[in-house]
Amino acid sequence: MPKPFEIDDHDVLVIIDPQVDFCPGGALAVPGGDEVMPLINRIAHDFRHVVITQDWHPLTQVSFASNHSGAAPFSTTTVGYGEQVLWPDHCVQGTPGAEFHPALHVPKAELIIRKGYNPGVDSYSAFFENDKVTATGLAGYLRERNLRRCWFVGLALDFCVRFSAEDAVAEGFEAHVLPQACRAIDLNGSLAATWESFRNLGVSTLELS
Ligand code: VGL
Ligand code: ZN
Repeated sequence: MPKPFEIDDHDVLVIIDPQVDFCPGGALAVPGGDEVMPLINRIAHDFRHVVITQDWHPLTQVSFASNHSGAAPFSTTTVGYGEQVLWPDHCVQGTPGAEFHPALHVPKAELIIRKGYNPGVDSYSAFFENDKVTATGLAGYLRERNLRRCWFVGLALDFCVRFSAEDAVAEGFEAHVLPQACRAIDLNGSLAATWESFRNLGVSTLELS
C-alpha cells in the first residue's frame, strides 16, 4: 500500500461513491468503474479507518436533466448556486443503482455518508453540497475522531473524488488521491482540470507499486 507513509490511527480511507450506477451497465456509467473494486478492497485492508460516501438522490434532484424540460443529459445549466451539470437520473434513493457495487467488500467501514439528498442542491463533495456552504457533517466527524489524513479512492475521479479532495484541503486535512483506484468521466476537459487543481491546491497523487 502507500509505502511512502505508514498508515496509522490518524489516517482515513474515504471511498467515494462505489455504486452500481457508476459502473458499466449503470445509469451514469464511468468507464472501467467496476475495475477499481478489487483494488479498493485491498487498500481498505491496510487502513484502520474507512468511510464510504453514497450518492443518494431524490427523483426531484435539481441536477437531473429529466427535471429540466428539453435539457439533454451532460449539458450544463445555471441554478441558484451557480453552474450545474445535468446528469441522467442516477443513484435514486432506495433503487438497485444506488447500492454499493457487489464486488465491494469493505465490512470495516465505520461511516457511510449519504449526499445529494437535498432536492435543490447537488453534492459532489463528501464535505459540502455544491452550494459550497451546506456541510455534510464529515469534517466534524473526522475532527472529533482525530482523523487528519484523508486518502481518496472511487468514482468519479474528476467529479466527486476531485471536489472531496479539494474540500478536505480547504478544511485543513491532508488530502491524498490514489488514481489507480479511481476512474474518471472526463466531460469537457474535467480530467485535465482535476490534475491542475490537485497541483495548485496541494492534493497529492500517489501511484501504488
Ligand atoms: C458523481 C456526477 C453526479 C460522482 C455523482 O460520483 O462523481 N458524478 N453524481
Ligand atoms: Zn449524483
